[in-house]
Amino acid sequence: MPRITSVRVIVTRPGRNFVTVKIETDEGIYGIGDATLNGRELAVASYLTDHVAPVLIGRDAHRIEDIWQYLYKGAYWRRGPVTMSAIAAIDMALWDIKGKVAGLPVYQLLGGASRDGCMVYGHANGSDVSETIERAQEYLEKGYKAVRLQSGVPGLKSTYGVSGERFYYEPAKGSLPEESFWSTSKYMRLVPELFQRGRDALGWDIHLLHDVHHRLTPIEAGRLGKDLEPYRLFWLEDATPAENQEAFRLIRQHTTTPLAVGEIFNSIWDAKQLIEEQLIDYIRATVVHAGGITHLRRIAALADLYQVRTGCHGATDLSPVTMAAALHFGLSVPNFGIQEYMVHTEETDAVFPHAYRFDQGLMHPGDAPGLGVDIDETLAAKYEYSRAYLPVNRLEDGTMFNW
Ligand code: EZ4
Ligand code: CO
Repeated sequence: MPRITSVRVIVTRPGRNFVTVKIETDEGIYGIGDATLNGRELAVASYLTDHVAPVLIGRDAHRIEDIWQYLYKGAYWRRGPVTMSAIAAIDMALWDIKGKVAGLPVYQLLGGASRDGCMVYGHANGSDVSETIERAQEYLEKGYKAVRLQSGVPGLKSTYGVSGERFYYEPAKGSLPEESFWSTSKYMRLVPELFQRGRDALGWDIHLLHDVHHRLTPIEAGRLGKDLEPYRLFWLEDATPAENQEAFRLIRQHTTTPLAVGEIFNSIWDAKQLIEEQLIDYIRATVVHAGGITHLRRIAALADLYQVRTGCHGATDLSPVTMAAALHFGLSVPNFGIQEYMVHTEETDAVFPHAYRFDQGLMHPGDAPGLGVDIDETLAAKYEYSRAYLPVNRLEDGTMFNW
């Protein structure tokens, strides 16, 4: 039985900030977990170093469920993104250790593969519709079966999901938050055109997705879903903020466009009503922000009862450790839907060497024991943390809005 001898937090910035936890055991086997919470990284680092590490020393690393319950119930203060990202990182690292001890990739410990690979979607972003379609065509050429279309909106200086970079979208920057501006009416006019031209140019053999990024009211979301019905989206994501789960009833009454939500959820309680009332089709909760593999499997099990499928968040702020964990989870879980995949920069990939691979639109976590991803600590030490914020968003009259 491997006993935990140390729990260390590694903060590094190979192109962007990442927080990684490394758990070492008396048997020489170690595991790693991702604890990155975009724009609030050091809060999780401190939670782990100051509050979690001391209570783990000497524990049996194999008791993953018990340690999960200990950290969740034992803190008294339940849930929240900081707590749940910290628990997630520990959980990932413990699954990594268990896999290495067993000599098996984690997906084998989760019941084995339920499919040959996990379908992923890439991000096509352009400053206008034509550029977005050109980007999407590049994904088709690479073998992708699904692509997300986001386009700059005429009259708005910057738009969510659109950047100058070809394959990376990195919204967190600057030592203070960037201010962006929003107009729902300008946006609502553009999106149906984006998908009409998208279908004309890309055809019907590719799944198309779109992220509203929490910017519509329920009735506006119902209208957009209805307008997009002819283009048969795979999903419409985060159509309205989801603190009020009931709000999705109104959207559902108006459209058959499939709905995805939950990248900012941190526990099963955030999604309970959405799932039980079948108000959504895809749940986007992710390994790193929703309590690790252990808790995400619980969410997926609930979702499976209601024919809700998984669609984990997978932007570049989720490190390769989370990507690997998500693929082990996705390969094994019966109700997998799709996995978001934004390629990391070369610097990030060099710090986190990994076994997962992309082939013809599907990804596989590989067969290395554990999660199949490591951290090069020497290289990581060369990249110093630097504060970065997600943007804030205002209406054109200056009213603070949802980013
Ligand atoms: O804004 O990962 O679907 N993907 C997204 C992302 C999120 C960022 C936040 O850290 O919405 O671009
Ligand atoms: Co999103």
